[in-house]
Amino acid sequence: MTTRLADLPLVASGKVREMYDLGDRLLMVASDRISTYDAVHPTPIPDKGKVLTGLSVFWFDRLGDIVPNHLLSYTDGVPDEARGRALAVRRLQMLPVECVVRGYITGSGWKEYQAAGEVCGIPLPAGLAESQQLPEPIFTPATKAQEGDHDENVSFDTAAEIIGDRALAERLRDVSIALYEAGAEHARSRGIILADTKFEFGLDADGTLTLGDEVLTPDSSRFWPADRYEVGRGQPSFDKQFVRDWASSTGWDRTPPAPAIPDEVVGQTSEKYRQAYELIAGEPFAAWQQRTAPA
Ligand code: PZK
Repeated sequence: MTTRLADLPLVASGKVREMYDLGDRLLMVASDRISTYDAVHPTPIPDKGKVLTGLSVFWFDRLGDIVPNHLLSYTDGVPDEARGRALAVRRLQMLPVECVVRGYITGSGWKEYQAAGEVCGIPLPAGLAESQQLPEPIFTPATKAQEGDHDENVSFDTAAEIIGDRALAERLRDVSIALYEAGAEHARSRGIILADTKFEFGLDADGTLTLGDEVLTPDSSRFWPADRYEVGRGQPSFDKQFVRDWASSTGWDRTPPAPAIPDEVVGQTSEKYRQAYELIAGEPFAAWQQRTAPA
């Protein structure tokens, strides 16, 4: 994809978002695209990009006393066409490790645990069931794969070698766990289990460790509705379950291209994203839209 927003140079793109050059800053833009089973559907989910952006801002504000972050503004420098779904951010030197924290055993962690009894070299108690809460949150770093490939889980020692600074790796671990704990406590008070999440960090021009990327969104985390939680099975996803259930019912074999999503499922999913915003941020989604409306 080489589409440009307001003629800004595109510097990076992921499956569902883009990064543009603002000169002295960057513009991180969340689209309404959605992926399931690693494939992006051709049908957008209205408001998804705005919800993820509003949630990141909520968390950047709330977590700023744990570690500084790259958010500069959600208004200054944001082109009208991207208002509400874009953030102007500080340029960082990104660290080449994905900082994953897991409070529950699921996904690739559950696979590794079943095969080896440990995750990223961290031994875990015997007899855990799928989706069970861990005795304490664990830091399970991963290395970024090429686009389309899966990230690879690595041990703490390997992560420290990749970063090249063991003391910095220890700070990343400790800060990541503190961020997860603060986020999970808040989410749980709103009826949502934060099963796991991924943070990305960088260093600013002064060498200050800074939280980057998006934070504690449904695309960077697993959100589970607490009232449906049952240990011993995979959990329904707060945001994507309607799409997954519908996609499974079509017989799609999960290889790209992902199918177009019917209007009914689009509408239900869009509503789930707005509901996630309202539950977590504790204000109507319309309040975020109003704060970010072009002047
Ligand atoms: C940066 N990415 C990944 C994120 C994308 C791609 N503050 C920063 N400074 C310098 N580089 C980055 C960041 C951040 N965040 C992050 N690529 C570069 C990425 C979002 C959308 F398309």
